[in-house]
Amino acid sequence: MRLAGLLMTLMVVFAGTATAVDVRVVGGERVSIDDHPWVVYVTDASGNQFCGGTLVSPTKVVTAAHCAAMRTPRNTRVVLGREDRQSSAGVVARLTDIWVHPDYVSADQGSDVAVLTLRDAVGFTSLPLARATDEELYEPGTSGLVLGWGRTSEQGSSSRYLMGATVPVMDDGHCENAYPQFDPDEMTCAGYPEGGVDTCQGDSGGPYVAGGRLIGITSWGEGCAREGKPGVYSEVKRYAEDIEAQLRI
Ligand code: 4AZ
Repeated sequence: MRLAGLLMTLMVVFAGTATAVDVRVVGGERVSIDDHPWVVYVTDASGNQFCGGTLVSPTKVVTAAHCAAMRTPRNTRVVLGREDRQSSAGVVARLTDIWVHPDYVSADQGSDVAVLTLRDAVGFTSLPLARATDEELYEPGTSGLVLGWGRTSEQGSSSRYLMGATVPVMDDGHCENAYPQFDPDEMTCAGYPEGGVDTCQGDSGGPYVAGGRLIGITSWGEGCAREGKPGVYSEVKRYAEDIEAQLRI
């Protein structure tokens, strides 16, 4: 998540005249995990955070396939209820199973969806998934919330605290113009044409939320918050049945 409040003034010297250009890096702000108790992060066995996720039942966490594909239940943990990564609040959950969508190859080829099964049920509130019929949540211009502990600038470090930002759903034509590999059947892109607000490395797997439902899973994009390069999210309504089947196991 790019951090709000940085204001850089670039002095652009052109044809002998100096012009001040504001490059305002806007985006996320700190949010309370009490307001979003279903947002989680994923770590290795040493506690290093590398992705986000969403609690969707007492024992199931939805994340991105690219966060889970190379991992084992033994070397992966889910951290719940911990807004400050340097605190010991909340719960560190162990896993018994990792399901990766069988069609997953790489994030930009779609099917970037995985489900982690927690060994022990947790008491945190879960977030409902978007359903196949929730088309209105994907109307261009719909405001959604992205959350995570990822980088606060493209080359920056990941965030100590949970960050959140609001980004509108973009129309598929805009997404296809931005990225030749964008598949509107499986992906949703979000952001502003001018950039400035986006998810970033470390936010992958985390939630994109609208209408009280998980509508997207942070998946990929070119850089972070660049003009003309929106963030791309796995379209949860497209995978709702596959994910629901995992929740019944
Ligand atoms: C990543 O590498 C990543 N700006 C996540 C989101 C975006 C780009 C990269 C979208 O995890």
